[in-house]
Amino acid sequence: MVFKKSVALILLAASAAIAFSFSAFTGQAADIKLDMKEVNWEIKPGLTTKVWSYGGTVPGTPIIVKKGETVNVSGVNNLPSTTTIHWHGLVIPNDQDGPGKTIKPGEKYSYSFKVNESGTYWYHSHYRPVLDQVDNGLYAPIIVKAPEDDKYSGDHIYVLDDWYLDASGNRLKGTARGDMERFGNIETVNGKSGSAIEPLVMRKGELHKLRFINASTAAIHIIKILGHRFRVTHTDGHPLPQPYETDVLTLSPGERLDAEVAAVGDVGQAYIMESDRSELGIKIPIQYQQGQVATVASPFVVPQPKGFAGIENRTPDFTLDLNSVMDMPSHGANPAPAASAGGHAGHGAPAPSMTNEMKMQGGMRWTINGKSYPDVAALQVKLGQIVKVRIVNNDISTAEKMDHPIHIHGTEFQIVSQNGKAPEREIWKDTVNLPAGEYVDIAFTMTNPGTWMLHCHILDHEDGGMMTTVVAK
Ligand SMILES: [Cu+2]
Repeated sequence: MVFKKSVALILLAASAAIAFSFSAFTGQAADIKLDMKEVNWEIKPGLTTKVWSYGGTVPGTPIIVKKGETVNVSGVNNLPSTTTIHWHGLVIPNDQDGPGKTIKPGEKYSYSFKVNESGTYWYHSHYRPVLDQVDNGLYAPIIVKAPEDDKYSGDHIYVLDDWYLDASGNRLKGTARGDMERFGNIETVNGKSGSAIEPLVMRKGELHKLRFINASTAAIHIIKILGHRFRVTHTDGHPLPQPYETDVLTLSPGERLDAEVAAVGDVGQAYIMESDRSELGIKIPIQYQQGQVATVASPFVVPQPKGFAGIENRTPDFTLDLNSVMDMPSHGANPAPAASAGGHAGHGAPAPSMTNEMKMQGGMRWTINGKSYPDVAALQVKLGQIVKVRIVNNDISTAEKMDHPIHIHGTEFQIVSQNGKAPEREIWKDTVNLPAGEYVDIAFTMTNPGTWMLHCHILDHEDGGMMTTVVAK
């Protein structure tokens, strides 16, 4: 076993140098050099596009450290734009969080922080407008390993994204779907699409750990696994006191899920993990090697419950009402959209219900409590205070109902209830999706002082104003 594993690691390390494989961890040091630069990236044979990258690949350089290590990142911005790096999900000092630390073209930069919690996190640009920077490829995983993670037969990262490209790989403007968010027509796993995606290789009896990260700026990814089951162990990096089994994983932008997969299949059989839009390219083949091993038991360490006692009975300290408004175009309150809306004639949405194209043309804003960033009132909280927030998605008037996955920097939060109902199990997250018309109660404490972002992770919405701050003193 030991021999097999070490050989596999060497082989995968070698292939990483050539093809940028995420298939196994290669034991990087905690001193990371990042060269941010524009490169040509092959999504699949015959389809190459220009990207902005952390270190020349998409996703960028994976940072893989152990719990308790200090991460030192240094590098240079060789992009044609100012940028920032945000360490999504990590609870670290405010001055290391990213958005406040701008890096101009040609400037060197450095970050240093200790990682106190294991889990699956990611880093990405947070320089507004954030949409273009992340959409161009400025994202990568940061994995904080727990000791038990080494006991899996394999530990794999799957970063999901979508791209809107023409047949020559040129970036298209607009969106591949009817709505206004930037959805792509090509979807990728670890920067690759379709047959260019590396297979998940298993041997009967093994137990593999899969870490999914949704780096899309707007797309929700729904991943099915055929012939196998997922056992979900972590949400946004946080271990579940009660893991659960499922055939389907749903990830909204910014979310992560860790799941175990037991190798119960047979050599010669075809299995696949794929998205519900697999025709766009997310299809991960599962291949079996000859032979089998003694069934590997789960090394997952079940955490102690740590939910806030009695929190469900408390009145929320803050309520955030999510919505969108159109600043009306100059030709008045009753525009005739059909001619100019581009292929959406005939659905006949009456005022005041507007199509998204209408909203976009009129100047769309996304709001929290009726205001857009930076005019939204900040949430003023005390360090250590248990803060309960109700978030309500009232954005129900659009032709296409809008989800709003809300992310808070600098903390993790407990899902207290969804639409007034307690969740089936204790869940901690840093990004929670709110479908239109639904509401959620969350609770958290801030342990580090500072001004922390709270925003929708559909980046069109974030850039369009659905953002505020939590000020912790
Ligand atoms: Cu949103």
